[in-house]
Amino acid sequence: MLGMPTFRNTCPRHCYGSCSMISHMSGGKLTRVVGDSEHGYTRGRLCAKGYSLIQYALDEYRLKYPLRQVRRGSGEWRRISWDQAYEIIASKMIELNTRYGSNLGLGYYKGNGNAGLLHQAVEGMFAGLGPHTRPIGDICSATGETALRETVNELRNPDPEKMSDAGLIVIWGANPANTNINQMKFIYEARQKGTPLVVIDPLLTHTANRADLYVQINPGTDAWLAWGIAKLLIESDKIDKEFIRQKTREFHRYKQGLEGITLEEVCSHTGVHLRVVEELADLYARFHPAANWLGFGMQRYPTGGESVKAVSALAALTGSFGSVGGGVYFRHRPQEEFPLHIAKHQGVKQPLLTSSREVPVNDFPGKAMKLQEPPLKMLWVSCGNPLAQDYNLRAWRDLFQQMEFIVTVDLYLNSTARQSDLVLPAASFFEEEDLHVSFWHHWLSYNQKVLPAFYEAKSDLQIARELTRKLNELQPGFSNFPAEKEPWDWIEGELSPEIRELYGLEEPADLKRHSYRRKKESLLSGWNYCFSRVQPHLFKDMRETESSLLFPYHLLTPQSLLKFHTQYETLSWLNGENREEPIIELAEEIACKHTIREDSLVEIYNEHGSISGRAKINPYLPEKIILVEQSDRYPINHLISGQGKAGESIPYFDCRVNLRRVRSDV
Ligand SMILES: Nc1nc2c(c(=O)[nH]1)N[C@H]1C(S)=C(S)[C@@H](COP(=O)(O)OP(=O)(O)OC[C@H]3O[C@@H](n4cnc5c(=O)[nH]c(N)nc54)[C@H](O)[C@@H]3O)O[C@H]1N2
Ligand SMILES: Nc1nc2c(c(=O)[nH]1)N[C@H]1C(S)=C(S)[C@@H](COP(=O)(O)OP(=O)(O)OC[C@H]3O[C@@H](n4cnc5c(=O)[nH]c(N)nc54)[C@H](O)[C@@H]3O)O[C@H]1N2
Ligand SMILES: [Mo]
Repeated sequence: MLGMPTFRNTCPRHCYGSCSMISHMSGGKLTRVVGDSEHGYTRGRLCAKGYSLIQYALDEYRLKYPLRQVRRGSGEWRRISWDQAYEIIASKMIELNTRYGSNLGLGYYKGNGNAGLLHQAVEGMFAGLGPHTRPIGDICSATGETALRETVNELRNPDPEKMSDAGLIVIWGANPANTNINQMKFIYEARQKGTPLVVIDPLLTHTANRADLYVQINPGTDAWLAWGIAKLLIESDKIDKEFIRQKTREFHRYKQGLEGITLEEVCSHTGVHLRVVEELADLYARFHPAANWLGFGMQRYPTGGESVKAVSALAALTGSFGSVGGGVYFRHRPQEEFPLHIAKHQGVKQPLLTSSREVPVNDFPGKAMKLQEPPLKMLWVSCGNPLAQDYNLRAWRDLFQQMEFIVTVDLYLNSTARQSDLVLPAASFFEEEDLHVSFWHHWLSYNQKVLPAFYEAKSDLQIARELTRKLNELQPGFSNFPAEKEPWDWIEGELSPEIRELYGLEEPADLKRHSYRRKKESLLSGWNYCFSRVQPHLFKDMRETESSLLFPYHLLTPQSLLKFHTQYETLSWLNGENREEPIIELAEEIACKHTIREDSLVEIYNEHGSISGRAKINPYLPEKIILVEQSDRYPINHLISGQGKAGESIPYFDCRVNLRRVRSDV
């Protein structure tokens, strides 16, 4: 490899790792990507999806040209030029503006497809138009964030590299062996020093397989287990009284609340034996400090916030906050410390309108359909596949029907693109420049452009610039998005003196040689923890209801090892089989009850829809759980529905189904 040119990239997936990569080129080809060994979190190691990115870069299934669909949903596509595409889009935008006297009829939806800061060009492009319709919230982690703001008070993730110094690691509903492989190094290091690892999950996951203690819990009941542990810790006086006195509020209200629940209730709701609850309390009492990992999985329920609060209280009771390696790990938002000039761009002023209309993403189609004066008429979808990955998919179909014009920007003709009028081919991150921070670790890194555009693909930023120019050509002054700025201009703009100080970066260009770790990370001096109320009545639907009798099984659809939500399904290195139907995993007992054999054709269904696939008997699954992967080919989310509450994410795991064998199957 000596002498071969290498480049710096950052994996842009919405993932814990935001891995820093070194890409090797040979003969004009991308031949190898490896983890950056100098990056303190990546440490030279990528996941299988990371190593397969060279196949992704040139994937034959990628979109190559702008496409127009003759009639939406017809599947008849015509290749058009970029100029034609811009002309069609800009004319429609101007027409809607003339019809309604503002740009409120224009809106966008952005998914989590690319976490780079320059991908906020989508937000920026719309901001340039002045008041418009935009999404707010977070489908993935808002429930936990809201809960932590009420209790822990701030959202600052301890440095996850320090997890190796914890005295006890308890993972509540995360599966890092699948979703965050680089964290496993720090967990293994801790275990080598004798730190016990506990995994609490309804599924015996790859991570659970590596634990000292695996606790199989009923879905959605973590709050109860945490309350049970807390009760035992308080009753046996194994709490950090000094920490509680100095650094917390509302302890007595919390303690009283715990007196209102019994250990019998804890065991019956969680399905965890009293001896195991006692063992957990004993581990929390003996090993310090405790690293409590609040996984995204455990908060994907309507009562997920209660679980997050209840588990965070264990960190307060044991005084784990602020000790090296201890505390609560969930996520943080380091980008909020950046200027974010691109997203916060001040758009064209409208005389009578002061602000944009906001649509919460946890009920996007429901709320967007109700907008009036003007109604929403044009939707721009970027970096997301809501027709497969959101919930309430029937409402999404209704919303699409109501739209006059839908544009999707993506690398693939996915479920959402297939229902759009116009599809624009997005560049992969190898074809563009970007800047990255992580929602988990503390590093800042750069992404260099290493490949020429794949056919006619363009980055979201380039599209924003070119569409802005077309709009202004057709109607001068329509947008003031700074179309002249180059990617590096935006990057330099983000590296303000404060940011350079925070990351110890002397010159912006230094980022082209190294990644930088954030320097400040301790809790603020006036910090304190607020114990929340213990509210068992919020779990009222734990009793069997009519609906739970009709649909007795919990459907769990967590993240898979070799896919990224609906991404990478076409890559043969990762997902060679190219299955057209899902695998429906079920327990032996359910198979027996429904006379289902391995590979039988089965259907799972509820009041929202049905999906059929091949049965796989999984002897490790609890009796009441059915497990299916997320996919673009057979979106399982047709079965997932609910109501988004303010400030919460989507309760994806709150889904009940029933099951039957498909009779025609022989
Ligand atoms: N390979 C891969 N990695 C990814 C992703 C991917 O798609 N593929 N996606 C990325 C994204 S966007 C995210 S948000 C993260 C999410 O990654 P994780 O935080 O690991 O979250 P999930 O996969 O949603 O769920 C984690 C675990 O929660 C468990 N669980 C479900 N219900 C409960 C419950 O009630 N209590 C408890 N204790 N556990 C429960 C599930 O069985 C699952 O094993 O992963 C990121 N990394
Ligand atoms: N059943 C179920 N559903 C879930 C979850 C679950 O656990 N269970 N998890 C939820 C979670 S945590 C999340 S974060 C969401 C993820 O939801 P989405 O973000 O909608 O999911 P992806 O399938 O990753 O789709 C991202 C799309 O962005 C495209 N893309 C990638 N890079 C770029 C780019 O640079 N520009 C543009 N324009 N497009 C790009 C990809 O090709 C892909 O089509 O899914 C949620 N849905
Ligand atoms: Mo996510």
